[in-house]
Amino acid sequence: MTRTRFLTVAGAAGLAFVVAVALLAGRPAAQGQGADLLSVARSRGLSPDEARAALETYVPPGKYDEALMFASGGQGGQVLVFGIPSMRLIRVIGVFAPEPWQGYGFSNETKSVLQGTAPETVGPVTPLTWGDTHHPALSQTGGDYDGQWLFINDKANSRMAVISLKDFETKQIVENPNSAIDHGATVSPNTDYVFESTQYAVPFPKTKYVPLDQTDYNASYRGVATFWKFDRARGRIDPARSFQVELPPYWQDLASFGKGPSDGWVFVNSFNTERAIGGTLEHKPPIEIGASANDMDYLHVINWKKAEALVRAGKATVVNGMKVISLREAVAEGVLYFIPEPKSPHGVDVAPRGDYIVVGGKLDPNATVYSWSKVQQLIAARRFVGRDPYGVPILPFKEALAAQVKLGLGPLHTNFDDKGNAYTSLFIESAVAKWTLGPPYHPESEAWKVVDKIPVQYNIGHLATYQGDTVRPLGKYLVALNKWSVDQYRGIGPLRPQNLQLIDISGPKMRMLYAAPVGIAEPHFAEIIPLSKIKAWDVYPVGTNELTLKPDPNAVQPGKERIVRKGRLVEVWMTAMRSHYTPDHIVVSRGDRVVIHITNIERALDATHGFGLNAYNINLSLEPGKTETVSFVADKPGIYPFYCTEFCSALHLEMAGYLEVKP
Ligand code: RUQ
Ligand code: CUA
Repeated sequence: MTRTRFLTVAGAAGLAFVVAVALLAGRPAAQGQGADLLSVARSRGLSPDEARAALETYVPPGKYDEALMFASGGQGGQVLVFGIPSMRLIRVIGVFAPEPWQGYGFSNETKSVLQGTAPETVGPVTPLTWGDTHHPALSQTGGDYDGQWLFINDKANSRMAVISLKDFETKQIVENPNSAIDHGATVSPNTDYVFESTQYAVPFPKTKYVPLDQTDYNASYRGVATFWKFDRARGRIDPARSFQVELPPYWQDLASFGKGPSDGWVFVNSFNTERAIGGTLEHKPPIEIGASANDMDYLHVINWKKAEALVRAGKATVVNGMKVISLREAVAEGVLYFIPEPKSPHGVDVAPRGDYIVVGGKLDPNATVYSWSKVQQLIAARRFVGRDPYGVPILPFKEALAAQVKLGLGPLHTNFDDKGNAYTSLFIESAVAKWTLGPPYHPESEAWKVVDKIPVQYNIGHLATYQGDTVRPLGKYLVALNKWSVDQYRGIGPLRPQNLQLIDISGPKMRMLYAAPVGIAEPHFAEIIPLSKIKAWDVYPVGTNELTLKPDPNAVQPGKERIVRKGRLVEVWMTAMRSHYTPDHIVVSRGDRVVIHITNIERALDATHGFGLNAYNINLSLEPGKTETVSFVADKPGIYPFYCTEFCSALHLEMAGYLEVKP
């Protein structure tokens, strides 16, 4: 059989089937293409299932992955972009740490973002060189990803970043003035707000010193729910139109916005409602024990539309420049309610239609599912079983429940598919459980049942299904973001990579397809979007400023390059194209302030040039069309070569120049 005929007859899936069947039957290799595949699979020691998975995930050179997964890069402070289903790492986006390949944190533009001095950035941002990225959130329209923006938090310093998906670069970082460590970044269904919750409570305001003892902690430490206003037209968070709701000093955690019937509300988990503050040397229990004493913590149910209206009505107080609805006001005005939730939970996830709220109990084997219509009725009827020490009304647990589904050990986080199923990661059990939602997703008789489970390697944190936290989940794939890889990779020393596993969820049984080790940082959370929704630029229009994405006033046309001296300021307007800089010889005197504006005037796809300057800690990445500025004081006399750090052409090594600093 010829190759063409075989493919026409069988198709790719059929091909896998033939291989699988032949392997299972142990028949001798037949003639032709199928036989070749069979012997390849055999020689590589692949089982029929493995051979099939290989065919299902392989993306040949020159073909595209069908979706992109945006994952946080944890301690690396960046965002990682993977292709689905190949699981290839396609792009890294520098966010909270300098990233030399992208020149991120070296040009004046990116330095101003990273250091928080950009005009659109709220300041002052502490000059930090790392961040702990946790929760990427794609912008949404009508509860569905729109492919325009990406937000990500820095847990370590309560910062939020804005990334444009036109060029996949970070445009803004804002620092939370009233929170130290955060968690739970997420966006509202139309991206009006980017939400951030405090994790570890600190004195409120945080600029005040209050001793860490139990009485002071209870009285003066607080969490905040932060609603960063996103201005789509400007593509920036607007701190002046952002606001916060003061919360008790429980440790708030992950959060999800309501949608559909629950639009206007946000749900936030908490743990350590015990208010443990540690202190083992004084014979108090360590935080770990103290914070896990209670069987129940509180799901925070926050009416953000009402809070927004209160802010408009002038009911907020300004604390460290941020409008804050006080805890007292929030209680009095019906902005904040609690529902008991078991036990030190992590993920809170709203079902696609906005009707159920799923909480992963972490120390409880159940997924706890609340019914939004019941919660609404309880709030309307003011059916409270009591109040917490801060006066927050508590709704009755049992009456708010839709179901509790026993999943296994350590349920953390839930995503959904297009068939009314939920998928929950089980950290302790190292597995993913698939289970059915209730009506209208499934009839009562089939509701709330575990229908499948698949082991993962090992200790899964979060998971992501295809558009799995939107109003329109697409099913098909699930990625398990595993924390431990243990025995999966060899010969690499004690620091083991994180292990992302791709699972096919299109059929009744989940099937393991592929594993991708991530050896640069720890992905915590991810979102998967079809590639067709991303409308990124291939090249910048010539002379584009990377922050504004508009013409840069310092862009220069070929032939108009120049060096201008004004007193101790030497300003250079330079172009870069294969394979030269114009000018390539710059003479300054010791102590001069040097400002170089470089425009890459290339139009060809991927014709990126670098600009690495010896001894001055400078490297830029100039993608085609981009204009960047770098400035420094030439404080070291001598001869300093600069060169193109991106292998761009046959004469790439010739793409160089000299900075001459006269003594
Ligand atoms: S978190 S797993 Cu932000 Cu769950 Cu890390
Ligand atoms: Cu330009 Cu190498």
